[in-house]
Amino acid sequence: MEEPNKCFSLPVLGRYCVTQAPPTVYYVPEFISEAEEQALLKQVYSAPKCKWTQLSGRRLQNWGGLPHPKGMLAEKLPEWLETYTEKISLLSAFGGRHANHVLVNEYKPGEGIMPHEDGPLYFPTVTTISLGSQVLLDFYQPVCRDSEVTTPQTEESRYLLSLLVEPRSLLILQDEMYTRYLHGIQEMTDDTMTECVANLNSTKARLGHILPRSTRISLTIRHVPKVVNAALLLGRKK
Ligand SMILES: O=C(O)CCC(=O)C(=O)O
Repeated sequence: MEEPNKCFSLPVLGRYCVTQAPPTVYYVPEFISEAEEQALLKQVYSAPKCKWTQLSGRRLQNWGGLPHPKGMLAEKLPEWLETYTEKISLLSAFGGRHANHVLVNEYKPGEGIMPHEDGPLYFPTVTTISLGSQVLLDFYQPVCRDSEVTTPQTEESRYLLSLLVEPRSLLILQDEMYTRYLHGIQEMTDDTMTECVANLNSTKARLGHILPRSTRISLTIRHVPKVVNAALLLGRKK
């Protein structure tokens, strides 16, 4: 029996849906031009040094405020980011809401990020523009908490699939691909294209290619639903 169409949530992006992955992935190659990519990179690297936070395996800039269970004290996004948060919001990526938060990650070759979930502080959609280099984003089954499972649950045994994200592309993850599966980037200097790369046919790469990484910047664009008003927080009447 044919599978029902699982790419119904963003009709404008229907042809970019990655049908080889669980619901729902949209992969849009060349979402921005080379000139836009260069302009964004210039803005990222013009940010004051104090805007960077060094973590193990990457460094990042946080824009829009710090998500918090009690609500994010929202800060206006700079115009160079707002152009893209609006463009993506207008695709209905956040169900009609507007993106209000951007994490800028920088990975040098050999760096990465541990498998993780993005969690409940965000609307359950993550959208990512990549700059500078391609990378493989890997997806994993969650650890099974069932006490009857006695075999060790290694990262290898939980591995599900990968997506190749190329520079200038837009990736949108929703539904199970946001809420169920974990995602991460292995600390490697190159990536090998196998049949586990679910969007390979939508990229410039082919089976067997080994792609060396260079420095990659990702703009991780999301919507934080719970926001607190600064005036209220300071006890002022509004
Ligand atoms: O760099 C990426 O594409 C992934 C970033 C990520 O998973 C995160 O910021 O939580």
